[in-house]
Amino acid sequence: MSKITDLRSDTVTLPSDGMREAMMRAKVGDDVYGEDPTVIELQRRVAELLGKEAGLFVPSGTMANQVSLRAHTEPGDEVILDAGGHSFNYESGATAALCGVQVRPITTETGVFTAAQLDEAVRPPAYYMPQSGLVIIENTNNYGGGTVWSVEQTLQVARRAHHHGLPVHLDGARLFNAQAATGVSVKEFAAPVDSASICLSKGLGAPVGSVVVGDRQFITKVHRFRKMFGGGMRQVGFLAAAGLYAIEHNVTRLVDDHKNAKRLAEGLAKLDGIELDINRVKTNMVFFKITRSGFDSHALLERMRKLGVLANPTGPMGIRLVTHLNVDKHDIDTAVSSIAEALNR
Ligand code: TLP
Repeated sequence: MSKITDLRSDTVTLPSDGMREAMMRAKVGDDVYGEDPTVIELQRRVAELLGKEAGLFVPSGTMANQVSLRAHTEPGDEVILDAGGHSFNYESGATAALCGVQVRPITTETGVFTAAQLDEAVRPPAYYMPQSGLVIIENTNNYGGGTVWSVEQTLQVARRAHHHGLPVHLDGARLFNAQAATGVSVKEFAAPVDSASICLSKGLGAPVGSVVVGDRQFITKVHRFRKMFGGGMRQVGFLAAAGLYAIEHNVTRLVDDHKNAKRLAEGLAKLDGIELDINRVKTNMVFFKITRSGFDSHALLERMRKLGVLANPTGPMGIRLVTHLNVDKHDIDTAVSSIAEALNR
C-alpha cells in the first residue's frame, strides 16, 4: 500500500505551493483594530460575490453559523431547520449552549424542505410556546447527500419565512459546489436569504476560515458576537490570503470533484453488498448503505483503512465519501477496487 486515499471529507485538503506562497506574501495588520488589509479585501470580495452589503471573516463554519444564529435570534426562540442540519447535529450543542435557542427540526429525505413543511413548523404566537426566530437552509446539504437547494426551492421557503416575519440564514459551507453543479451563481443562490456563510476550508482547499455575509447592520451585530464567542483575531491576513487564493484558483475546478464523485458512485454501485443511488450524487459526496450480512460501517471502514482508503461512518450501516482537490481519477479507481476487496474478504 503506497498512498492513502483520504475521502473522509473535503476538509482534509492541504494548501498548495501557490497558496502557501500567497500566505507568505500577505500584507497584514491588527484585525481587532480593523487594520488588516487582506482580511478587508477577503470580506469585500465574498460579500460582492454573494451580492450582500458586507462580510466578516470567522475562524470556522461552526462559528459562522453560530454567530449568525445568535445575531438573528433571542434566547428562548426556536430555529427551524432540516433534521440532518449541521448547526443542529455537529456543532456541539452550541445552539443551546451559546445562543440559548432550541431547534425545531423538519424531517426530510434530502435535506430540502418545502414552504408547506415550514408553515407547519412555525409556532403560533401563544405566550406559552417558544417563538420561531429563524429558518436555516444548508446548500449544498451535507447529510442529505450533498444535495443542491435550487434557487426556486430557496425562494419559496424564503418567501414563506418572510411572510411569517422570520429571517433566513443560508449555511453555504459548500455553496460553490452548488454553483459548480448547476452553473447558477452563488449570488443567485444567496439572493433570497438574509444572511449566508461560506467555508474556505472545504472544497476550496484553504486551511481554515469562513465568511459570513449580510447587510451592514447584521454584520455589525455578528462582529460583536464573534468577539463574544472568542473569535477576535489579529494578523489573520495570512489566513485570509489563503481564502482569496482559494476563491481565485479553486472554484472552477470543483466540477472535477463532482465528476470524481460520479465516477466513484458508478464504481461502487456495481459492487455486491452495498446500496447506493447514483441519481442522488449531485456534488462531491457519495453515501452508501452496507447490505452485506456480517458487516457494519465500523468493520468495513477498518478493512478499508488497512487497504489505504479512509471514509467516515454515517450511523451503524452508512458510509460517506467526499471527493476533493487532493484526489484524482486514478485515486478514485484505486478506492473502488480497495472497497470491493474490503467487502469480499
Ligand atoms: N462539516 C464537516 C463535519 O463537521 C461534519 C464535514 O466533514 O462535512 N456547515 C456544513 C454544511 C458543514 O458540512 C460543516 C463542516 C460546517 C458547517 C462546519 O464547518 P467547520 O468544520 O469549519 O466548523
